[in-house]
Amino acid sequence: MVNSLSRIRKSALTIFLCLLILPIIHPNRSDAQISDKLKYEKEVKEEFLHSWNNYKKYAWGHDELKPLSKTYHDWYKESLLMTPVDGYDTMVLMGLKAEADEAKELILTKLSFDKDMEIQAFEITIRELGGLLSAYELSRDKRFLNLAAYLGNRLLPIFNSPTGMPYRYVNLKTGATRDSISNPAEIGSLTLEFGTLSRLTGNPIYFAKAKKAVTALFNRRSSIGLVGTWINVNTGKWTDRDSHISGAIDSYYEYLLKASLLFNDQDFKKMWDESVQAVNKYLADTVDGELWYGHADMDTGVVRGKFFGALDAFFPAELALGGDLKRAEKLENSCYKMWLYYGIEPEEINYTTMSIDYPQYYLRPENIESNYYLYKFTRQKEYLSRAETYFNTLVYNCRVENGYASLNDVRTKEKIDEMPSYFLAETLKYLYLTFAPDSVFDFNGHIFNTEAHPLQKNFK
Ligand code: DMJ
Repeated sequence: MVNSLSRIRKSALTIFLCLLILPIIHPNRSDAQISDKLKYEKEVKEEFLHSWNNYKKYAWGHDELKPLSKTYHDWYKESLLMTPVDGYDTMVLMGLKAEADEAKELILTKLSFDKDMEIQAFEITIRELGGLLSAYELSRDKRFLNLAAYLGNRLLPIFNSPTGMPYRYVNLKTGATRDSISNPAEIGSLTLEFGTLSRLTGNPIYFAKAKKAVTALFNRRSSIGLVGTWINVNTGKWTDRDSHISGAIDSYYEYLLKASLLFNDQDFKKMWDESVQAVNKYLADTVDGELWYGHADMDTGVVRGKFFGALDAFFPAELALGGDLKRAEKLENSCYKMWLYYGIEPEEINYTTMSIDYPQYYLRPENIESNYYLYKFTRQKEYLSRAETYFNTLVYNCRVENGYASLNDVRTKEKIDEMPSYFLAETLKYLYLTFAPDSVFDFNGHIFNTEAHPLQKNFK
């Protein structure tokens, strides 16, 4: 009896000790996740270095690396250092001090906007103005802000149209503008950068012009609250009435929401609230229980196409940021399916058949970006493990000896000789931030512009 009692006590003690020790011997899923996070954080940084070092070797001082021919591409007749300006804040966030310092030195000694050169206002705003503003906020080096203000002044002539909506191109020296047929993305995605420039310089003109432009566009929405794809900024008349959330419209919606949050602006909030309601009513489409967003006529809401693509995949991030997590998660599931279907996402599919309309993959970030937002808002491990898949498939399909290459066809994996600057600004940044500890970046204190340049809500 005494023996059996002591046996029971002994085995109880053994079980108790096992319970204490077990978690150490067999780490549970969340411990495993932490070590995976560290591993992936490190690996993403290494892939960033692989891209940057090859840019340095073959494209130094130019806009972008051509990773297959080992040479460079400049957008215009002279370089605007697109890759260093786009990549600088990613280096700072990744703690790559030496690389950030060399990029900074290059930008501050070589970048000039005093050029007799015509540029596309939207692209230069989101990449260069956005990059310089975040560089200033992160480094507090006034020279970045001076460059940004100089560029902002050179861009101002775009707003001199009868409606206040911007022309697409401007000559940086002469101020001559061209292209009056523009689209909501190019018209409406200037407010975060111009508004931040106003905040940081104390000159209200930039924000006033950009806000007037987007308001003029919003006021031309149809009676059911949708916008079309192309509009004449001289006459204010639509020239293409196809409505969707894809390229040419996408970041118009993104900036309505983000401007309301960055500047605590109720006008933008009203515009976002009304717009997202119409988008959810007329463009959202459920197929076999999956949520997608298609194309419709802006006046009638009648469906015009069941297409969705790599650019549309930005929308779960906006839905999440706007507080509609349920819809965001549903749409993110569809985006993830689109990514996996061919091993990596194509530019556009027909979501009813999953057949491909445009087979390219341009190293785009949007799918990965939305996954990052959903991870931040839900903390569900599923999004971490999806981020691992995004990263592994990206490395497997697009890594080449001298950088990363876009794909001409996601089925054959045939490559294109291009590594867009947003690959360093966005794709790798969102992957890195998904795996990095919260302490690396204050998610709630910033708003990302559409090129993933973080702008502080309360910069002091
Ligand atoms: C980037 O320049 C921006 O994210 C823009 O809003 C859309 N296109 C590319 C990335 O795909």
